[in-house]
Amino acid sequence: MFKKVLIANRGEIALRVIRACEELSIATVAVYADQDRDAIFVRRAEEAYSLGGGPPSENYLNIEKIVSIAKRAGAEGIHPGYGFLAENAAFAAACEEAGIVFIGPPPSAIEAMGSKTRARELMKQAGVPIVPGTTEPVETVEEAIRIAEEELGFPVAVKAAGGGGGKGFRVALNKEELPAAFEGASREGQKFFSDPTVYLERYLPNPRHVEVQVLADRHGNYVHLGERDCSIQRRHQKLIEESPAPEWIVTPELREKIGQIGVEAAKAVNYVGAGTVEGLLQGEEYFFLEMNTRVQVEHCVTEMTTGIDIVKEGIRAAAGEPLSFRQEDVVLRGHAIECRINAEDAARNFTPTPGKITTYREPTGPGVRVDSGVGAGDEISPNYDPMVAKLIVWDRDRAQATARMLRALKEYEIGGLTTLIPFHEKILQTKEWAAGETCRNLIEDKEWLASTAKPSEQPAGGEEREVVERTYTVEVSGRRFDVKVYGEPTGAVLAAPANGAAAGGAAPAARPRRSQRQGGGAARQVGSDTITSPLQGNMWKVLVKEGDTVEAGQLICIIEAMKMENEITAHKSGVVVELPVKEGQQIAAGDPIATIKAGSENGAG
Ligand code: MV4
Repeated sequence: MFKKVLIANRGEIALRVIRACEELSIATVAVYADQDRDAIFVRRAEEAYSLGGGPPSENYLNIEKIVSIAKRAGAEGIHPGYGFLAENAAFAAACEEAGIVFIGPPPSAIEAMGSKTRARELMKQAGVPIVPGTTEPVETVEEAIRIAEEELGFPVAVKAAGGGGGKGFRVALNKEELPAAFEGASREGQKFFSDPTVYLERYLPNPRHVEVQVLADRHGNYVHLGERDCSIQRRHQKLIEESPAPEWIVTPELREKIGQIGVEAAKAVNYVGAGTVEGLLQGEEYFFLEMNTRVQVEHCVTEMTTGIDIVKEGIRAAAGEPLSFRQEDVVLRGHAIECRINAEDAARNFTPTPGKITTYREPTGPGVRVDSGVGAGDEISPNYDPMVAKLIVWDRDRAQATARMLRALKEYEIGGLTTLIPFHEKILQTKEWAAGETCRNLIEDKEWLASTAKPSEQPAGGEEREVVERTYTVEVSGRRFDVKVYGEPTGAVLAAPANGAAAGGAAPAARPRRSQRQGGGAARQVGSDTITSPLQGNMWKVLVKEGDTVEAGQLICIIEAMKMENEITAHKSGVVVELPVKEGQQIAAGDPIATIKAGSENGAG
């Protein structure tokens, strides 16, 4: 087994890996970007090394820096978590070249699954059912029309070969829509994956997203841990995941079939470690979609129902040890649900709501697990994924697990930010959720989403004065050390950020009462007319023109950041008088993006 492992990630997943290492008596090394200097995962690791500032490309995505720190620290393995370098074959290869074990599959498996057309071809050869469609790139719109008309029928899905997770995915209902879908998917593929190649699939009308957790070691053992149903998603971002799927959807026989498909897919690429085979379930038919060659955000629900620690097993496999159990030892018990607690406002088109967490208290009690990496005083940065935490519950069946989740959501206190907690509370009480529906109708319904908004409360007055322990961070030769100081609070830790910083959030200085979840919010206003960007990103689409009359809540533009599309809506009704940012331009958090003058007077005219 490894003696020391470097974790090339941040946030909750870095902490999750550290916990697994501690249980395996492995020393941990964190690496961190400047803005994470005081993060929990950095403090918790035995050693921590600075990766410097700047954008992720200069720190969490910098292969050379990370490998050289691993060598300097004497780490024998690197765990990539999810996101960042987790599915980067060049990184896995660079680790191997440096004599460090990449805790994940071999580079060849990452590469094979990275190209969706190559993966589809490999799966077809291995006898794994794929969604009907092409396994070769489709070169031209004319060819796409011919294949759609003669082989697949409409509607068709056009998908980017370099894509995954829904990026570069367009639907054409008929021949007329195909050129735009083709161009759109290709453009998005080029933009996000530097690959304009697209392929076609038959579009399934209302499938479920069902995936299977697999584990493999270096001794030829392959097992599956049952399925996860992740059908509740928005714009291909999963919001709620559960394991198993509702019992009236996946029977034991179907589970066996899906599990076997997962194992066959993993075998076809000589997989090692923890991986997920994603697929679409339409009735009793299951089709391979793609494989995620890493540990996933939602692995926890499977851990709750199987009792198997997926992260530890992945580390064991990478170290050359056999898996600690066999397929026949896997017993599924009860039901687990995960809600992603994002700093987003569902009532405002899921706009990110970065800012400072003023108060923070996690739910506990029977059957509750919280995987998070934050606490009071921490900043949710507009530069990273908006996921604050994952709330996972287990109970003996789906209905009881739902009741337990509702109880835990109510216990969860996150002050200073708007989060998805009210959204989850609302959706878990619908008849659609109870019936195990995919809830796509609700998630797309602006009025229903607006109804999830919590009325805001006044902040409580009176700040408590007390002696506090404060930890200062010292960096010596790029390595992080902590110094503890006890004294009067200076107001710097829990106080609101300096006014005017657009990304700073509207956190009150005083400790707010429980359930005060406003603040953050959508794009903030400068004066009362101008909307400023809540995040750093790229102007993806501008949907109005200067001079247009808009309603409060109407879509103004879409900003692309962290591979997510963020909708910016009008903060009030009026006339658009200024739109300073053009499509394709870079935007910093706080930049003005639109000015709307109330009433019918047109300030621009
Ligand atoms: C599809 C599809 C229908 N037909 N592919 C791909 C990525 C994943 N996040 C959702 N994806 C879909 N791929 C074909 N050929 C429909 C979806 C889909 C979906 C599937 C299950 C549950 C919810 C969904 C929401 C949006 C899109």
